[in-house]
Amino acid sequence: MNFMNVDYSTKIPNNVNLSEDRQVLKALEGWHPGYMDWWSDMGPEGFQQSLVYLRTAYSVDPRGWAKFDYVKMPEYRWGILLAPQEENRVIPFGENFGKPAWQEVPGEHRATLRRLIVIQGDTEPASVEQQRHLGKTAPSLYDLRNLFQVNVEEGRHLWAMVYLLQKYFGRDGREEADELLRRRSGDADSPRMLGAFNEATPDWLSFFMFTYFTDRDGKMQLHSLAQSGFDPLSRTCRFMLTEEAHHMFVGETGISRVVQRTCEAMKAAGISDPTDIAKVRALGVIDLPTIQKKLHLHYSLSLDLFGSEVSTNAANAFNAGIKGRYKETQIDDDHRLQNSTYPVLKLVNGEVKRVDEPALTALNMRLRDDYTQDCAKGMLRWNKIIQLAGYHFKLTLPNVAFHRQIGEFRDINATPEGVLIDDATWNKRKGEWLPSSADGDFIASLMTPVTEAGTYASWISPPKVGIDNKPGDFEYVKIET
Ligand code: BYC
Repeated sequence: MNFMNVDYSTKIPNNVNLSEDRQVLKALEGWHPGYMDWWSDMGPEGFQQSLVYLRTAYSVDPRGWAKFDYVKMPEYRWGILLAPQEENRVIPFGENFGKPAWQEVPGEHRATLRRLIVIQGDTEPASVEQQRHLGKTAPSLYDLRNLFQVNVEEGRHLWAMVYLLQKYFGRDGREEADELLRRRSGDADSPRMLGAFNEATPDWLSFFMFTYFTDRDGKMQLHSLAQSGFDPLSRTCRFMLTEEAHHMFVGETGISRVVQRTCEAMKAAGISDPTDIAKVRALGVIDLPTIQKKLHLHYSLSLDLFGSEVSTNAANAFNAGIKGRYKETQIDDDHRLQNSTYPVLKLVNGEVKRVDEPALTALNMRLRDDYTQDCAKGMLRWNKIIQLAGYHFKLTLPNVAFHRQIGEFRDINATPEGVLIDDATWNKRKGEWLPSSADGDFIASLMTPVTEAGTYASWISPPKVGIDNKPGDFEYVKIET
């Protein structure tokens, strides 16, 4: 079998030779109806009969891997796609550095690997659940299509993790695969595993922030798992990253377009003060201070996804060769980290200070720092738009101590600048920094659907280019109710 191309002859498209792996094929076919039930209960609300202009992977060749066509979402071919196996790949870090990568799960690391795969798998359906109602208020057919593209691909990423569980973890893997369909985002009894995936995504600005900030956590975590000594996990994550890039593009350009529209409207109305919220809102666009509040919220929720700054889980996973660093193979050091340190932000005498910790236990912090740098890059573009429009306003990332629920800063309150404050001050001022219910109501008032091809809601600019180079008036979704 050619591992570059995907076999579409089986019910579950794949490039892992499923037609000759009867046992796993049977397990996956057994899981399929439950997945379809989940998709119909928790996938996008409505639009299931609509034709959506989606890309589907037909190959894992980075030079050309996707085909675009109209598809009804329930007929999307969710498949198992792994990047091609690298010959003689070795474990690139930890105590097993330089040894051949594992093609099977090493017994002593089974529990750790299963846990990481389950956590990764759990986030994928969670995000679809969080976004399921957004189709009803899409600002254009272009955006509606992007939402559905993200949703079907998150569904595929769930399949990717379920394949690993069913192929490599036997009976308990199958049980975990079933549990992934049972938990629900925000459910009181059976919530999703990580905090940010139980939060609401109430409107499209949140959706863009989520795909910018939370999908970017996905990018960092997938990069770390792509380094894994467990080769099937590494290959799986490498292909997932190819799809993930579009999700962050949706977030980055989505926010760019919101900022652009706000600036244009302010300029046209002769508004010189972008913080004059009432005047700006009267124009039917989202004011920059409210965009900043949403940014505070989604960035701080996403920071929590990196776990504690100092973590023995992270150290053990690295030592074992299971989860590496971002771009591990490009780092110039011993890849064992037994004797090195890393500066970690901690609370010292009521102040946020840098303290050197053993590099091994500080791996979550290091990944989080890489993440913050990556976040800052896209923000330069948003600030450029504001600056070019002639406004003195800068969107900024809050301090890492701000609004945290996990790790070093979870029990304290801090301003976005990182100044520690007491509970009373926090309660009095948090509405200045995080979206209030009035902000939410205002944004909700703008969320009316626009379904005419080539037309956009008042609060967002059209994109610069179409998907698959389609013209501006292309009908990305043929709505059928
Ligand atoms: N919420 O040593 P600690 C994506 C738990 S996003 C709740 O501090 P560790 C996507 C932790 O489980 C990427 N619990 O942390 C994006 C542990 O519990 P146990 C998803 C949390 O283990 C958008 C305890 O606290 N992938 O793909 O070093 C759309 C102490 O843990 C949280 C991954 O995350 C939390 N935020 O690091 C779609 C990769 N944080 O076991 C998709 C896999 C920590 O003691 N996961 N805890 O009961 C991991 O690498 C790590 O498990 C974590 C935590 C980074 C999550």
